[in-house]
Amino acid sequence: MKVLVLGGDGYCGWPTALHLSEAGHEVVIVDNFVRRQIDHELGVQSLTPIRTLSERVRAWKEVSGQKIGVEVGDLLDWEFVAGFMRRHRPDAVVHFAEQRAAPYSMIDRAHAVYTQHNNVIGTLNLLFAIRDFAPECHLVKLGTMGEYGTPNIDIEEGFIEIEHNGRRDVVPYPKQPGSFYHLSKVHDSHNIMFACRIWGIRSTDLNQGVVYGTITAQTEQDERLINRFDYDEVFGTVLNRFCIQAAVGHPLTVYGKGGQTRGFLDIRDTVRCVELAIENPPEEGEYRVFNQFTEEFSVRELAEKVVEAAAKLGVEARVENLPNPRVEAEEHYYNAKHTKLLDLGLKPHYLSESLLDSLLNIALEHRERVDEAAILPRVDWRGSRRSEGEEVA
Ligand code: NAD
Ligand code: USQ
Repeated sequence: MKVLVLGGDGYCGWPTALHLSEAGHEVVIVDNFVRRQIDHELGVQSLTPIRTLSERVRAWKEVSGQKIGVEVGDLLDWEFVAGFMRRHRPDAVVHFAEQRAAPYSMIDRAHAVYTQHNNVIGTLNLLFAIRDFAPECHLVKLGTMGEYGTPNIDIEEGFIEIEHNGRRDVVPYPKQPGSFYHLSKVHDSHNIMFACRIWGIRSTDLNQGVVYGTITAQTEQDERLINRFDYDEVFGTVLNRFCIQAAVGHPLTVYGKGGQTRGFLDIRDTVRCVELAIENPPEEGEYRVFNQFTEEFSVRELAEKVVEAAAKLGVEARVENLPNPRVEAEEHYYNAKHTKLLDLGLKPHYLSESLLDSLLNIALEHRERVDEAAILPRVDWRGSRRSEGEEVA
């Protein structure tokens, strides 16, 4: 199949592009490198020394013999989006190309507006381009488990059957997201579902949990294929951050009580889930939702696991409960369904000691690149300490 990977220079997109290329698909990456620019804005960098996209793609050609195409541009630019959709007429588009950090969206008004504009309008442009130039194309869209929030009832996969005043219907599951970023995904979901209904587009919304890890079978084939690994307060996700904190002797930053529970998955499962979605497309006009995670953990449990794994490597790590910079429930019920990808054949990589070992070892290997000043949280949900125009870094 011909597959476009939008956001293919990012943390999930790059290993997905490699995985799909190895599986025999014709892959084209679309990216505007805004993520690399945001590193400059925040004064941070990936723990791992990532290469430019042109070097990455050249290295992949050398290693695998497979060519990955590249289209550089912004999804907000309609002429650009229309142009690449008209030229490629893909069978599937995998859409990772959004601003994805909750803290970034909560810095101030400008960052909230940027996030929702970039994400919602980029997706809207894509929907019109699919309608006009590739109506058969399957849109595989990255959503997030955070769209649901933490309700006091079981979370279903996208839809819930309810009875109201004696009548029954199946309706979208209620959304109670926890940041302007997570809200942007809710807005996307509504727009995509509407486009499927009125134009007959087919789409899979992958409500992905928090991703951990950095290595896949393809990225470890050559050091030039290395994936990014963020650990800073804005883009670092929690387990990746804990591993780096342990490696540099920084206390593990559990926010509040640490009972916050989320769905998690290994990046090796991210790439496989996308492949499964592509290989099993929905019907014309169908909008479906898969909850894409493999295990649930509280933040406290994750910290305990990292402390244990570090001790086995002779590294002494300790936990520090910080005042929570976010507004979120710190102890709550959490039970989310996630059977649809398993039904399609997903064989999960569960969080194991050996994975924690390898993550800690990567963190130890690149320890000298860690800027400890980037670790402590500074973005505050209750009203940023940063006023507009003030330096972010
Ligand atoms: P990332 O920031 O590493 O990658 C996103 C890529 O998209 C970057 O390379 C960026 O330059 C590009 N991009 C952003 N806006 C663009 C635009 N307007 N035009 C063209 N390119 C643009 O993020 P990631 O961690 O790889 O996440 C990818 C997707 O998966 C996001 O949609 C995110 O919401 C979702 N997701 C990520 C996680 C996670 O833990 N990382 C979990 C759940 C869902
Ligand atoms: N947390 C800590 N300490 C830290 C960092 C985070 O306790 O040092 C806590 C947070 O308060 C939160 C939980 O860990 O309760 C998860 O935070 P996170 O930063 O790892 O993840 P989150 O902000 O939810 O966002 C990430 C990705 C985002 C994706 C989301 C999936 O950045 O793109 O959508 O995970 S989900 O959480 O399922 O919505």
